[in-house]
Amino acid sequence: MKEYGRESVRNVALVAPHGAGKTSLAEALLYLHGATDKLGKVDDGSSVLDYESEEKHRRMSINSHVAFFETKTHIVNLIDTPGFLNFLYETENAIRVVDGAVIVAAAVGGDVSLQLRKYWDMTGDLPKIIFINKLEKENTSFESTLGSISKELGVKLLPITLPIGQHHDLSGVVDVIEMKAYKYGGGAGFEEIPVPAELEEAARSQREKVIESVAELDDELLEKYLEGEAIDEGKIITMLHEGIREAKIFPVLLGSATHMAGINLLSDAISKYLPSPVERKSIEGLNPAGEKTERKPDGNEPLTAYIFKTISDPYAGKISIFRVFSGAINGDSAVYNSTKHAKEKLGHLHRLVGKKEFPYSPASTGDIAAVNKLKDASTGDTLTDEAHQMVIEAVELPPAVLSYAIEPKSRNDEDKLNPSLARIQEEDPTIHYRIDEETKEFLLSGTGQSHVEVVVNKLRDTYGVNVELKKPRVPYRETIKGKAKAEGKYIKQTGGRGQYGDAWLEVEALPRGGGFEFVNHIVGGVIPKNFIPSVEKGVIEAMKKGVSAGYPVVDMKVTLFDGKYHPVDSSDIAFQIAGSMGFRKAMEDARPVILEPVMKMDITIPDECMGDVIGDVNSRRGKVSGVDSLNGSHVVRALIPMAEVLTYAPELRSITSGRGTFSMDFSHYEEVPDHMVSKIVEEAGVKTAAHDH
Ligand SMILES: Nc1nc2c(ncn2[C@@H]2O[C@H](COP(=O)(O)OP(=O)(O)O)[C@@H](O)[C@H]2O)c(=O)[nH]1
Ligand SMILES: [Mg+2]
Repeated sequence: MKEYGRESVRNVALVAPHGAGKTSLAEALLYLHGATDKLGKVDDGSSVLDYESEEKHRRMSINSHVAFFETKTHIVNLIDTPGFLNFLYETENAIRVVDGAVIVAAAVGGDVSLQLRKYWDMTGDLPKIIFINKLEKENTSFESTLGSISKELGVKLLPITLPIGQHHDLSGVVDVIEMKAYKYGGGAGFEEIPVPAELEEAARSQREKVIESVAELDDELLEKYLEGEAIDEGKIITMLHEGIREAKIFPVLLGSATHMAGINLLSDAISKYLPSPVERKSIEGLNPAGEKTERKPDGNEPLTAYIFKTISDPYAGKISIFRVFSGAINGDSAVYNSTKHAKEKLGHLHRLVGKKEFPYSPASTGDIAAVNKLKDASTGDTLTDEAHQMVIEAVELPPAVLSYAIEPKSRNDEDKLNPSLARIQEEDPTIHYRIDEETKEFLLSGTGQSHVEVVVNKLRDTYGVNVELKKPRVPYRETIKGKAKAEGKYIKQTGGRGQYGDAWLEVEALPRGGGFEFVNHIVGGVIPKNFIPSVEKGVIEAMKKGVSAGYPVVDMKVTLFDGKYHPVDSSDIAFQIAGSMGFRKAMEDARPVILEPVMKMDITIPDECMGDVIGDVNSRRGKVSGVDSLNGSHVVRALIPMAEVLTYAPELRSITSGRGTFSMDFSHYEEVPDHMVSKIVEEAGVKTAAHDH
């Protein structure tokens, strides 16, 4: 194993929307440097990064995956992230632990939105390189792609390479800083060629622009430049490194991942321009007293490592992947999990290329490595020494916005469901599952429809558990709008000891949220004191299933005002039954109605989708209560019945081409409109009783 100084390490995440070519680009980098022995392809399932069965099947990354490669001078740890809004938690964790990002943009022709904005914003002030990919495709152009990106992001971009030829004639790339050109033949090999004569002028003028941009970063340099003094290449590179590190300059490179064009220049740019782990600022966290503290990226500082990813392998068990921010970790030693307050024993450490393990120890400051079978650790935890505890703030878990009811297909599936979901949750803490007390359904919730589907497929393919997905039931409620009196009379007097209970009840509506109130107005002992609670118990029992569709009854006051008893036959149970009967009769006469839960939704969307989104909210019986602006996007606040938003996530995605997000919380219960009642009653599968409609 070659030893690398810390200044030769690069930790880089590939970030972009799904389909830009991140995984293909990572495969190209790995192949170029001999980390893989053939070029892995997403399209035929041979990618070493998208190795999960679900990823091969869908031809897209669902999880982030790590790999590393070595150049003559550097070691590069790559994190390939999923560019899918349902899986942003993985991307955010990756962004936490790298020192730079490559933003990948698929080449386009004309003025097209590349939907990069969200990903760009997520990377914050992380140093970035932009790679325009797929330039060998027909109908694309370097210039229009460049224009589209800068328009969308509103930042000045600085191309440092130029394409030789276009579309299927894309044969090479010019490096304008070194004024060198490279010709590609589709494989890992490439050839240095002279800068083509017809591109010389363009290359020189672009080189001038680069010099101008770096000169602006430094007064002394600017003066030299304005006086016409030559600035040497070494200086340009150092200054570019500075400008990129401070996120003031965003260089653009180009090529084709699948045709292995421009990959060597991207690799060089990662080494030359992105910062090393020791150039980053100190890592911040909280000490055990809850005070802010920080550690320098230095091997002599106490250990601080952050677990940014967990793999739950059915055979190997739990694999925790971490980044060391300070100090070092030795394999087969012990560390302290500061987040969970637990000692952790480490096994061997290794590095990964996809799922392949390469032994590696120690992991020093700036390294990314993995360890198997930690006891308590999960994604987001900080590992330290016990004597020097510190917790790095974990990435916030996204809210679960979509729930499905799942039904195991067989008894065997049912038995395996809980333990298998627990394993899946270990690597994906953004799923939630529980049994709904009211509907008795097993609910699986996630960040969106694809997320839930992915989990269901993983249950099947990895754990052999077959389940069916169903829309969850809406927890309707029932109440009344009027007031009514009724008698509940339960008499059985046929031989032996009989039963006798007779109770007169009055029901009336309470305001929404008023719950249940029981009032005893019995005077003169027409019902003995000890049977009053029996009547109340009977009412409470009857309220579990309303008269309209069998949903729980709420917001009701019940007054017991008259009755009769029998000295021998009256009993607790007889008065419970009388209470239940009286309640049901009275409720039927008091204009019963069904209530539905209404959700409070904050829908964040780009400006141009506003009309469509508001129209859609209205068509869902929703009410818009306000619109706020929030750095470039809008937040539509609305109240929408839950029944209309059970599958809102995929629908919003299609209206906004993936750019809209939302959060939703329960707000209140509201009467369902007349035309919906019969459908709800039918779905509930109960015999229709009389009601108000
Ligand atoms: N023509 C062409 N297709 C590419 C290129 N890079 C990736 N692709 C294709 O684009 C699709 C998405 O690629 P992938 O690497 O999975 O993108 P990711 O979602 O960003 O990881 C796949 O079908 C790739 O074969 C490229 O440079 N040229
Ligand atoms: Mg991918």
